[in-house]
This record gives sequence, structure tokens and C-alpha cells, in this order.
Amino acid sequence: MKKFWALIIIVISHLSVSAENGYNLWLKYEPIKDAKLVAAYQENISSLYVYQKSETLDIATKEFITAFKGLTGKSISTSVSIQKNAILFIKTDDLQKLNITHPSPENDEGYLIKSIQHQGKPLTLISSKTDKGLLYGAFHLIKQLQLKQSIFNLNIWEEPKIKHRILNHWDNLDRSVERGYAGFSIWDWHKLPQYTDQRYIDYARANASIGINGTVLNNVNANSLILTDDWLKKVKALADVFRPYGIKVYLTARFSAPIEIGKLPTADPLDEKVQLWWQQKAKEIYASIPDFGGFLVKANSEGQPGPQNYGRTHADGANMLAKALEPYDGIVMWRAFVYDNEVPEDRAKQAFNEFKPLDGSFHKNVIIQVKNGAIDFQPREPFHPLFGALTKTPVMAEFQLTQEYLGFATHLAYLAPLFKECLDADTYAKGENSSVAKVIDGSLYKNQITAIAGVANIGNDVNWCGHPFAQANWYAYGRLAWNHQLSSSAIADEWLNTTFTGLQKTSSTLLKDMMLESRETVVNYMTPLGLHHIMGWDHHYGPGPWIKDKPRADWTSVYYHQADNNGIGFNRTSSGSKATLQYFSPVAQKFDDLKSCPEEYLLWFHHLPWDYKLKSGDSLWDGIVKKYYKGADEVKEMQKTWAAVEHDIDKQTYQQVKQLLTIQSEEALWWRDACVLYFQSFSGKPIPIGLPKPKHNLKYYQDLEFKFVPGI
Ligand code: GCV
Repeated sequence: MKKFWALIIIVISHLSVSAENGYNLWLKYEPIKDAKLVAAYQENISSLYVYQKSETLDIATKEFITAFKGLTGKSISTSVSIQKNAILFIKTDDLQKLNITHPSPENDEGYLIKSIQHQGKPLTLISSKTDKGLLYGAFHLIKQLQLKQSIFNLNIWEEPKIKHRILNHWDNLDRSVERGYAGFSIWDWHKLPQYTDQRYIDYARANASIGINGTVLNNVNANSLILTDDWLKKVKALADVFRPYGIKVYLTARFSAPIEIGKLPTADPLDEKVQLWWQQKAKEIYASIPDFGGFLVKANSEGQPGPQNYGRTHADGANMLAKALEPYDGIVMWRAFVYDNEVPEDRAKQAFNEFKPLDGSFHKNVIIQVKNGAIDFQPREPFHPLFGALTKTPVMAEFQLTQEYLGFATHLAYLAPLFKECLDADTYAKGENSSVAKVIDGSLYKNQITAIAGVANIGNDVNWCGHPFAQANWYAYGRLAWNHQLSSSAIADEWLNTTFTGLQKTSSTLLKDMMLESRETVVNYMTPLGLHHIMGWDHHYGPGPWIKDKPRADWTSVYYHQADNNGIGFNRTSSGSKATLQYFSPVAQKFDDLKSCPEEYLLWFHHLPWDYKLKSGDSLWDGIVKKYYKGADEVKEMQKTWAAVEHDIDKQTYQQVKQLLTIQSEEALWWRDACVLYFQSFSGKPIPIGLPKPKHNLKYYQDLEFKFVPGI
């Protein structure tokens, strides 16, 4: 009999982790297996009490009721009076009316979750100035349950550090997604505005659960059609879905729209008719979307039109749009991702050169959007020198969640450590302790507008992000946008245990360690020691260190690695391009001086001979090769880790990740062998003893051709 029950338990536990398609992301409300804990939750949560109803609070309470039922099996509902063990949803202004006196966060989106005694009853109070804050509070309390944490003696005080926490979709109007690896765009433009997909609601729920409060719907390589009446109706339909979840809609504005859809002869920002056109356009947009967030603009970059086409500056262009949006509280996010092949200057320096002199000349509702590094979302880059350099203009950070340069949605790379590396970097702009995070949360220069952007990795794949673990990057971005002080480890813990609900402690630790190492692993097998931009031509799939002779030098790999028979690396020091000098002291000296330059940025800043001695005692050549081999070996370790947790993972996800890790492992070897052979053609040195030889010769790798690579 004992055996029979043991068998039943095995079957049941197997069933409960057997089919998961990933659609529910981290919002899985599966039964908690700890009976004692469930009993404690059931006993101590009786009902919900909502002081004032609203659409947002309906969403919050429904979400809580669904979660509670799923996690504990107990059905609860809202009640008209305050019952013992109720959860109260009360706006700060209403607290007094109920004779509850507890200070709550001042911030509009902040919330308090507090265990209180009121009229002799134990209660859990969620209070906030706004409905949106209460919704965030509901999601927080749900997470508390999902993570099997205590719901007693709570005193949680949360306020976001950054005001606008935005996703940037590089989604085109034909539903293709630039650098998108998870299917087509989730915006089904053709069926909008009449048909609103359930997916939009689930997208909004997921974002609200991590505090994302804005979304730019379309690609920065913009199409002006989005600003026409027909398309604005579709945008309005989405805005209406997102509003109760506290999410604002933004659009990218194509600078030449006044010509393309306005039939004007020019888009010159100093032309009155052009200014009027934008003012009229803003009026039109706000008439149907009163909480429209504003415009994101990529101008005079990679062929996009901009004010420089008319001899004007970025400030002239941004200010024209800013003035049009100002009456409605809209903002302009103007990208600093500018560089020009025609400019005889290191690409890494160009954004700083362009924007630093304009500091102070931007209208007050303009914020400059700066990528985390000065080139382009590489597996590793030093932080962008513009962070801290603009003292009179707000600056926001742009991170890339979609893995354009990190193996697409086939490679497992948990990016919180990458985001944190940038956020925690000390710019020294106002002396020590002037981190990038302090620049963008406005605390360093007391900016009123603060924002952060993440280029979305979301598509219409059933699991949203292609790779099951890529969901962690969406999650981590949201969590860091809310609170940049969270650690990568804490976020991984949260994500793992809300996503893989059956994880035992040992599996969770194994997976967390794997996640935390994974980005470094990708750096090792792609671009170790500060190498960068040596990916395949155009599509950026796979290794292409040999890419040269293209229409633009700054789109070739040889421009970036500068390998020759003597050595390798881009000299950006004071004896080279002087990019190091764009940083504040002592960062500038640290990067400039070979002795103090961190080895992870070595070849980013220095051109060094092949026999240069690394800290390990290895020559540069041996060191590079060993990193490539280490990276490829580390993927094999990831495969072993994944195999070791099989019993805790549902079948479908287990198989998916297993297969993806096989691809990653093969591609890590591809990267390793192609790069080692290519650089060997310059160094002329042997692969260090003990390391296996590459399977093929260099020509084999150079001849590989790929058709229809996703994302372009
Ligand atoms: C949207 C890189 C990408 C482009 C992208 C651009 C940008 O160059 O390869 O696809 O364009 O960055 O951020 O604007």
C-alpha cells in the first residue's frame, strides 16, 4: 500500500510539472505544496476590502483573488465591510476617513503594505496615493505568496527610483521586429483597432507586475504612417487597454513626417509651418489619448532623417517637438546614438562630441536617451561617457533586452549583471559616488524628469521571448528600473521561483549560479578582454572578425579589433583616439593607464602586442585563446547544470532549454574556433598546449553563409 501511495505521489508531482508553454511568465499561480504554509495563508487572509472602486482596483483585486485561489485553493472575494484578516486597498487620502493613521509613500506610484490592528481586527493594509500604486502593492503581496514568504508583521515601503520605466519595441508596422528573435510583433496592427487581442491585456499585466509604466510601440527606425489618423486609432485602442494597468503609450516620431504625411516641402525645425504641423499633430494625439507619453526620436543616425539635414542641431530638433508636447505634459526622449562614417573620429567618441556642447540648450521636457555603452549593446562595454557629462540636461539609460549581440534568443544570457555593471559604475562626475544610476534617477543633478528604457525582447512566440530564460531579462529590467539597488542575485531568485514553481532549494541555487555566470560566459566565447563588434555582417549572427571592406568602416569588425601581426585592440588612450579623456578623472586615468585598466576592457582601450603579459602571467595571445576555450567549456557546464535539475522542471520547458543549450554549445565552439583561427592568422602563435585544435580551418568558418537570419 505504501508503495502504491508513493507511486501516486510521484505521478502527481510529475503531472504538476509536466506541461508548461511559458505563456504565463512569472505570474504562475500553481498550488503551493507546503500544506502548513497554505493553511497559514488561508487562515490569515479572509477577504478584500476596497474603499473606492475603480477599473484599476478591479484589476488588482481580481488578480489577487485569482492568485490566492491558485496558490492556496481558497476562494476569497471583496466585501463591503472590513472583516477580520481582510486585505485593505485604500488610497492615502481615504485613510483618515476610516480612522487609519499610517504614513504612506509620497511618490504617486509608491505603496505601503503593512500588517495592522484596526478596531481589534488584524488586517493587511495596502495604501498608496494612486490606484496604480495599489495595483503595484497587490502584485507585491502576490509575489510574497508565490515566494512562500511571510505575510505577518509586514511593513513594506516601496517607491520607484525612476519615473518613466519604459519598454522600447523595435516593431515595424508590417509586424516584423528589428532585432527581434521571438516571432513577429505582438501588435496585430491589421486587426486593430476593432480587435484587441487578449495578449495585450496579458502584456500589460506582466509589465504592471514589475512596475513598467510605459511602452514605445514602434521601431526607432520609424515609419511616419504611425502618425496618420488610421494608425492613431490603432494606437488609441492599445492605449485604452494599457491605461488601467498604469502604462502609457509613446511613439517614435520620424523627423521627416511633416514632409511624408504632412505634404510640407521641409521638416526644418525652425520653419514655422513645420512647428505648427507638429503642434497640430500633438493636439490630435492628445485629443484621443489624453495620457499619451510623448515621442522617442532617432535622428541623424544610421540614415534616419533629423535636424542636421537642415543645418540645425539636435537641440533645435528636440525642442521643436518638446514645445509641441509641453501643453500636455508629454516628453521627448531624444537618442544620443549618433555616429557618422564620414566623421573622421572614433565612433565611440561621437555621441559625446555631439551632445556635450549642447548641454543646457534642451527644452525642459527633453531627456537624452543614452545606450549603456558608447558603441552598441555589446556583450561588454564600459559605461557611456555621456553619463554624468550632461549636467543641465536629464539623461536616461537605454539597455537592450533583445539579444542582438548576445546570441539572439538561442543563447542563455541573464543580463541583470550587464545592466548592473553599467548602473553601478562610478562616473566620478561629482567626485566619488556618482554612479550611472544616480545620474539617471536624477539624484546627482536633481533632474525632474527621470527615465530608463529597455529594448524589448518580446514577440508573438507563445512564451513571449523565444528562450524561456530570456523572460528573466524582461523581468530583471523591470525590477531594476523600479529599484536599481536590487542585486542580480536577488532578482534571479525571484524570477526563478515564480517561474519554475516546483524548484527545490538545491535546484534553485544551481540555476541561479548558472544564470549569474551566463553573461560572462557569453563574453568569454564571443568578445573576451574588451574585444567588441566582431559579429557577422549586418545580421550580427555568429562570429565575423574578418568583416572588412564594407560601405562603412564603422560597420566592419577590423575597425574595432585592429588586429595585425604585432598585436590587437583599439587604442583609445591619450596616445590614440583619446576616448578615455571623455571620462571624468580618475576614471579617465584608470582606463588610460595600462597598469590600472581593468582587463575586461583591455582591448577596448588599448592596442597591445601579442606577447603583452596579462595579470595571470599568460601572454595576451594565450590569454585570449584561453578565454575563448573557457567560454565554450562553461556552456558545457550549463548543460550539465540543466540536466541536474530536470526533476524540478516541467517537461516542455526542460526539453526546450536542453535543445537551446545544445545550439548554444555548438555556437560557442563556432565562435571559439572561428575567432581563434582568425586572430592566429595575425599572431602566428600556436594554440596553448593542452587545448584541442579547432575542427575546421579558417576558410570553412569564413565561407559559412546564412540566409534569412531573423531580426533584420
Ligand atoms: C534600430 C544598432 C542595431 C540597429 C538599431 C540601432 C539603434 O545599430 O543594429 O538595428 O536600429 O542599433 O539602436 O538605433
